[in-house]
Amino acid sequence: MEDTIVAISTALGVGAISIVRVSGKEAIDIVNKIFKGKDLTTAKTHTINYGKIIEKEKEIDEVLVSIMKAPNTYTGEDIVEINCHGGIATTNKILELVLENGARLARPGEFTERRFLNGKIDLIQAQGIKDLIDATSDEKRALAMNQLSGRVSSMIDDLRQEILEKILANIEVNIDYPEYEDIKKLTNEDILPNLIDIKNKMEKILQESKNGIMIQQGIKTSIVGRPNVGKSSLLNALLEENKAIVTDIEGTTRDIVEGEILVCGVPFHVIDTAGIRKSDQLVEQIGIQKSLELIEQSELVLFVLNNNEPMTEEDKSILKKLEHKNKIIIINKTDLPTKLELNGIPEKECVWISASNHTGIDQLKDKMKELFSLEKIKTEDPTYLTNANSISSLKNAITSIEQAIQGIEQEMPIDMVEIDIKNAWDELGIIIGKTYQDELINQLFSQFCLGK
Ligand SMILES: Nc1nc2c(ncn2[C@@H]2O[C@H](COP(=O)(O)OP(=O)(O)OP(=O)(O)O)[C@@H](O)[C@H]2O)c(=O)[nH]1
Ligand SMILES: [Mg+2]
Repeated sequence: MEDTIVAISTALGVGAISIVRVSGKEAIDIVNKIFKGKDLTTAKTHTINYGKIIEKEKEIDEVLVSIMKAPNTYTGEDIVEINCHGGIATTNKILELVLENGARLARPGEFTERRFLNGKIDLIQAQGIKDLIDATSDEKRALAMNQLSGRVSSMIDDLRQEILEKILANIEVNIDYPEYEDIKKLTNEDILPNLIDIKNKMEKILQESKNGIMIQQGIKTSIVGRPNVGKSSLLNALLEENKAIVTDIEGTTRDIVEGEILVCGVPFHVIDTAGIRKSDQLVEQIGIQKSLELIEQSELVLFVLNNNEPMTEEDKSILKKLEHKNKIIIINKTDLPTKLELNGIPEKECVWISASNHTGIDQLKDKMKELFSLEKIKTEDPTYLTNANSISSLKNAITSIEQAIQGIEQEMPIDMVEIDIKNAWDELGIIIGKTYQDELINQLFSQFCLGK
């Protein structure tokens, strides 16, 4: 981390101001070389300084330069931020001048990576920063803030601490001073109940983290059914806008139209598909093929039937494809006379709506809530893990603890059991970045935007 890095930290485009951010040992010296105003090398820390950016003698822009000296800065290094006039040409010119004077272009996420490497945040907090920038709902923002604040990290850190104090320390004493206590008594009376307790706590976090993933990633939902039953009308009713084309011609939808709705803070990515029927029309066939593939990938299928028509063989064959899927059966066009018979479909799987009149949509949302137990999701103060890597580490930790429990039950030597427990401790360390894994770290930071 010897070199000084620079990037444009604001979105590149026309705006009132842009910020060019420089971080590293040379940050102040480099900017001072292209700054006309007071001598920045003597400026106090955390001050804003007015002046001009110059190229040789030519004035490029009128700017405010913030000087922030290490260690109380975002990266933990000296940081200079040049607030210049927004506009692509000016901002790029200033970036160029900083580069010419000795800085290197930062990689995406490199400022935050330095913050992590300088010990100012752990990995969960870094993830929180990224999630906060990407948040598109208030729930996602709350989730990210709790990661950023360190609350999620403390939850994991507390578990590690418990493993260390209540279990590993006990075992070490026993290995070092075997005459100290009866090993069997120690394992059965002290270690085993603690292991079980920790395993339960980890399982609870894992369970709840599924909610975190749901808030973060949403639920893939597709609307399927025969042509003309009102699938596109349903999408429009859910989104409260006329996004998909609706006509009374069968086979209207050929391409995929999608939108997102929030139910209890959980985004459902809803996709409208081409009506499924036997067709010899090529474009429609392709659409139908896509619909069938989408069913496979969906976590929820909204299967639409027409209340005004008897059930057809095609309806039955689609229903058969959905046998093992999470689904809601939607009986549409309830404003028209009923000609549909349920033929043994349980009523509790059904919702009656009229997509064109927007009736029954709330009941449908209630069903979605029920199906995914969304009422239970805490959006007030959510301390969930939201990242697939973290969750997989947590699962590994649980497996290791389970192996340790088995080991004790089978009266294995305690130092063998200890290996599993240390593994669990390490896996929890990976989640917060205390056990280093370069690959994981590179993967996380490369997802950041430039200049953060
Ligand atoms: N009466 C009544 N008509 C409806 C209702 N919902 C949709 N329709 C009508 O049914 C016809 C087909 O609607 P779409 O939403 O295009 O049906 P679709 O299932 O998307 O059809 P494809 O894209 O061809 O597969 C249109 O004329 C709609 O106005 C409803 O609740 N009541
Ligand atoms: Mg359609």
